[in-house]
Amino acid sequence: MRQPDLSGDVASVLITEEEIRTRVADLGRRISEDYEGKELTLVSVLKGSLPFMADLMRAITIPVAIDLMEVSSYGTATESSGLVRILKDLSSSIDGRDVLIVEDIIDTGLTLNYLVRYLRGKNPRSLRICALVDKPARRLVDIPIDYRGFEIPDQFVIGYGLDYGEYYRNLPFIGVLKPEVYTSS
Ligand code: PRP
Ligand code: 7HP
Repeated sequence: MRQPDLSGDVASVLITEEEIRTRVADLGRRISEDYEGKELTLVSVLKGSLPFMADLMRAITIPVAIDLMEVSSYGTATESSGLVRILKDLSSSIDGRDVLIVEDIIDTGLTLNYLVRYLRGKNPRSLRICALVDKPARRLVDIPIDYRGFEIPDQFVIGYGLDYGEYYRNLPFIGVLKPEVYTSS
């Protein structure tokens, strides 16, 4: 992969910082209402969901526990390998708890399909999904999304946690990656 040019490799901004802020606040409000009086654990799916999780948890106004999992299925490519690997497991039990998976993007759905099955096996009271970005055009398995930030077209996006070859996650907005970046790799 050639040396990344953080903002120079962005073809266009798809979702601005302001749009993200407004939507995350809205999701936080809805989650706070829906889980009032419940024992909620937010499970962040690293690494991509890191900024989303950090902002979403602060937009939630009820008590929550958090836990972190790290999974990987993309390697350095723009196409899912379909092979999901757990790199870091939960630290605490979710037995009997209401669990909300916090994910940055759902593309083929293979990662979440795997994760939902895995977490169901740990006996949570309920299990739902909150995804910031949904790319439905590429879906291979049906995934019910309970809280959705944005629906986007079939373009490879970077920023606000989303990477290409581990870079661009620190962009504060979500943008379309210039195709020449991955075709010339
Ligand atoms: C990305 C993203 C999702 C998954 C979505 O993770 O964060 O977890 O791909 O793709 P899918 O719906 O096609 O399965 P990745 O494996 O790149 O790891 P990362 O979060 O560390 O970037
Ligand atoms: C995974 C992923 N990571 C970054 N950008 C995208 O558009 C992606 N789709 N699936």
